[in-house]
Amino acid sequence: MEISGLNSDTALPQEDEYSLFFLQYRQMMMLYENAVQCIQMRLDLIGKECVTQCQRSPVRSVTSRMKSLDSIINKLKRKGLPLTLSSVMCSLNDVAGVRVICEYIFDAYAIKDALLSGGFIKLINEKDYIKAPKPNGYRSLHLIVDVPVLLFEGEQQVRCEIQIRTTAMDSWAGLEHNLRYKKDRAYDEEIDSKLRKCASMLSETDAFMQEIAEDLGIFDKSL
Ligand code: 0O2
Repeated sequence: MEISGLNSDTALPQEDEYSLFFLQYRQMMMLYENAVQCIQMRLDLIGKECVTQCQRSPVRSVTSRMKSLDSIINKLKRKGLPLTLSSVMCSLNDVAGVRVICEYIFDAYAIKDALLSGGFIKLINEKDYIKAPKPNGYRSLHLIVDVPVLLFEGEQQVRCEIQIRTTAMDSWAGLEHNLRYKKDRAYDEEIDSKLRKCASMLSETDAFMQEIAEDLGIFDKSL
């Protein structure tokens, strides 16, 4: 049978090495998926606790993604790291990523504190692109964390990246991701300065909205 767009003569891998690699790769991805589920469950509970205690959840929505095998290999190559699974687990921070969208800038830090309270999720590194935006205007709070995953052989710490940002920051990042980020387009100062302007207008709006919420006492009750 012919499958359109596929080379039907390509042989399936038979060697034990391939099977072993894919088995271990699946096991590794299972760890990442489990860690992401733990973070999502924690965020779900934070949202519910906030609604019962403060009548408002700082968590608007949560999404997650796993880096593809292609991107993993490219990143290892870019960083000059060995192409091994242990190199992935020890040296890459963002194979598993969770993105949290919140309403106000204040919420981003409240979510961070709530996630890290209790010490189950451990902070390894933080990049605060809200306080110090990237030169192109990108804003977001990035946390690199370790999450314990319980296996038959014992506990394994699994590294994940959590991005926390407001709806306004997210809408800019989403559009810029399609227009510019990692795109092989020639440098264009006019386009880049327009993108920076959009980012700063949205940031002003975020600050104004937070001011209004503060005036209305929205943050008086928080966890
Ligand atoms: P994708 O396609 O979103 O998954 P490090 O991991 O520390 O070696 P890195 O990867 O530069 O260095 O880390 P950083 O700065 O924390 O950025 C990681 C992620 O943040 C990116 O993941 C993007 O999701 C997002 N990001 C960072 N800078 C920008 C930016 O200028 N514009 C947009 N739209 N997103 C950005 P990936 O895997 O690169 O991409």
